[in-house]
Amino acid sequence: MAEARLWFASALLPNGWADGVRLGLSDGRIASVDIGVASEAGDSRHALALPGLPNLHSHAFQRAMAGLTEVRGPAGDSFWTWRELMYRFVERLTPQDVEVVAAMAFMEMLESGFTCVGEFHYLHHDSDGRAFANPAEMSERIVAAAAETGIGLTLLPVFYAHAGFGGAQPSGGQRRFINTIDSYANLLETTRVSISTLPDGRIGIAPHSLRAVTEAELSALTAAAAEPIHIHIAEQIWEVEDCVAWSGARPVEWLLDRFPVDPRWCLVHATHMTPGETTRLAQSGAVAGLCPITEANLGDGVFPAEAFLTAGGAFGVGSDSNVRIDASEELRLLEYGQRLTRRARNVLASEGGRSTGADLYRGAVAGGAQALGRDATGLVPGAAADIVSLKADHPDLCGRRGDQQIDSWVFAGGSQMVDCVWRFGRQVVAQGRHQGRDVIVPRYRAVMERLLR
Ligand code: NGQ
Ligand code: ZN
Repeated sequence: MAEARLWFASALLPNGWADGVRLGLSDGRIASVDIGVASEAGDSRHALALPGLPNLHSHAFQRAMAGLTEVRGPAGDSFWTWRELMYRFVERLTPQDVEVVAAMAFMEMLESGFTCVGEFHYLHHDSDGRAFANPAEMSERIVAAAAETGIGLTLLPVFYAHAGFGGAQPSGGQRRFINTIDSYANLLETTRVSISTLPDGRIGIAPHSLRAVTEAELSALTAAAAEPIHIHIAEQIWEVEDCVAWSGARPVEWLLDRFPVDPRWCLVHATHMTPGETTRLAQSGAVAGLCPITEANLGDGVFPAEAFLTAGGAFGVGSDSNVRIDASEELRLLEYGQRLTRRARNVLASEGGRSTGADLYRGAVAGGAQALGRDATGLVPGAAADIVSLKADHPDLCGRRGDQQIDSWVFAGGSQMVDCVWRFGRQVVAQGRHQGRDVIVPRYRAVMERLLR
């Protein structure tokens, strides 16, 4: 496999910023890190390097509905009316559509600075609810989109069986999602084979939510899992109230009381927690999967981030509904949600004198990697060569040093500042553009024109 030498004027290393950094890449990984060196002939020269940010939660197909659910209904709007529209949209998507839309979403993720994605994939069956001849047909479309765009994929095939707490019958709108424990096991095995064709692909287990699985199903799915386990939880108040009415316990409390929640787990949203639940979740070592743009768009609420981080909780960010795909904006909104509700500034920096953007970035790189089943991260020998460079000549980087550069990306310049992106050693973005953009966008446009006709 190709070897390459990249030289950066400065780079964020695990121990801090360094100037004059040469990364030797081999077989998709960082083989060597030289610090304080001048560039040489044969080096590819760049300004500023950061480790790529993992995107721990996405439903790629929802990219195609962006901007189409922003009209107020006759009786007001909520998460649940949005979900009705989403279910109606889902009915029309063919496997080919899903591949085309996913490639579009994955391309935009890479262009914004995300290098890996956890695709929480639940659209398994044909529009009439029947399984495809190949049960992993849809999963393979996601794998194909990852292969084309080069994004690092952790595919999270979703187990979905019920419409509400206590094993309620699924609704018609959910027919494309449904599996039994046996058909899910079969799906996982077929998907594993397909994932093994990707460079550095991973798989995880994803019970959709406590609404969609029973306690017995959750035990069967998770008991022996070595892989990451992702679940939506406590996103909406109505869901919390329904859980209490059914079980006497709140969702996060219910899960922590019954399951050995540990660092394998990623609890997506976990928006509505009491202080006690917040501390217990932080102490469990599980990752909180926060999706600030989607949580704002869907009217979910604000995650108790200050208490969770103070208690040592691990977190990462996800683009979830993909209504906007923007790595730096997820971090910005995570902090702004806190500022708006706490009426304070720099709420999520770890201590006095620390940079908020940089602390959030480091935290989300570590927590995101944990949630996606990826171990060595950062610009260190042995880690996957997942690298983002920023444009040296961007006005928002003028005169900035060290962590100020990340703060300026997160709070000022945003995604316009991304220059190049490498994923597993392959350069997929140059000057902010994905190498496949000229193919991926026209194909996406054609699918959208047909879908929205
Ligand atoms: C989903 N999305 O599975 O796409 C969910 C909505 C549900 C978010 N929660 C459906 N953001 O939770 O029932
Ligand atoms: Zn989700």
